[in-house]
Amino acid sequence: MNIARIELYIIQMPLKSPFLTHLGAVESREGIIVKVTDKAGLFGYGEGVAFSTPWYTEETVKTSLHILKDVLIPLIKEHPIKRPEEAAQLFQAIRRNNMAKSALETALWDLYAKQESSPLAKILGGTRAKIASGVVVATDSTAKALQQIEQYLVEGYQRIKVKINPKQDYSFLAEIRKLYPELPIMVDANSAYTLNDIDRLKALDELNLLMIEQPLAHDDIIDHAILQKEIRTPICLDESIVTFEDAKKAIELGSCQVINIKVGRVGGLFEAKRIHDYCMSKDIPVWCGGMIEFGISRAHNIALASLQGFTIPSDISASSRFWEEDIILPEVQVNKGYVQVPNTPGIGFSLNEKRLQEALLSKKTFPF
Ligand code: OSB
Ligand code: MG
Repeated sequence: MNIARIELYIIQMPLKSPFLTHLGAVESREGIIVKVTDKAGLFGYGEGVAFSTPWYTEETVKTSLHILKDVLIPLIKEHPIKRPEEAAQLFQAIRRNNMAKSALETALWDLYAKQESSPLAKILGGTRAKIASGVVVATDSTAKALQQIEQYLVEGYQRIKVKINPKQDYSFLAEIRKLYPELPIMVDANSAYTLNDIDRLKALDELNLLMIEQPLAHDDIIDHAILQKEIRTPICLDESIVTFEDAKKAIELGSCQVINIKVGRVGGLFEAKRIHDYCMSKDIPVWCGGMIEFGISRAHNIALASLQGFTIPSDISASSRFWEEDIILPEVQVNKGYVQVPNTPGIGFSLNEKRLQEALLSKKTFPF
């Protein structure tokens, strides 16, 4: 791919309002922007979506930086590649560290699409011109949740996802359901329950939820299979699926009926597409998960969600859901419940250099 250099930008930005789960609050977001430039001066962007602390997965911004700097960038330097799939293949020799891998691999996809003068969505095999947009409500009060839902429905979102835990589930959701009898609502527990809570989880069946995301342990597919036999609400797996093999086994075991595909969690677009293709062959619907990300990752999510199997609204909200001002131009917008898939080369968004500078903590350059 004729790479001339790779740059890493470490940035930080406050969220408009805290994002609360039973695992803690995210109030400010650190992230890594990867820029890969080729010898002709074309460039591609990727984003590292690990958080500052390991609450969602074991990776952090610092572990990602270490793996990028000391392992992945040297690997790409030593093995010149022609296509991004070759990077994904090279990275298979490195255990886990999926968000670090994805940060670099997605930048290579953007660059490759620009070298081919083609939209990334098209390169990946995407067919949708627009994708259905959903949004997440992550707060600890019913009043705030209702206020946010009202606002998000005005903004056109097609589906609302609500964070739940054993201290905030049935009665909280029943109040929402009473006000919005027809609204597509789903819930995400981020592993807040165990099989001992089976009665609490069964009670949710009567609320007509689209699905329940990751109710049990972050690394489990056995207990989820037991639970799915006991509840009518479809289980969707998030944290438990970090590879194609995980997806295959979870589907074979009956651990879920839906999969949330996150590019960072599975190590990049190559693995994300493999999981998508397998799910399609098994009639398992998928949607694209969010990571409270900046615009670069959001842009990659849009390209991925343009694939045919993404039949459920994704956690791909507008830039303004989290940010006063995003780092991309134009910002991602939701129009009547949809996000437009760009038809210009690569991810189809450019970097807002002024905003990047405002958010910049440090920068590192790796010449090839
Ligand atoms: O579990 O899906 C999750 C955000 C950060 C970490 C994990 C999750 C989330 C979300 C999506 O719920 C938020 C978004 O829209 O970006
Ligand atoms: Mg989730």
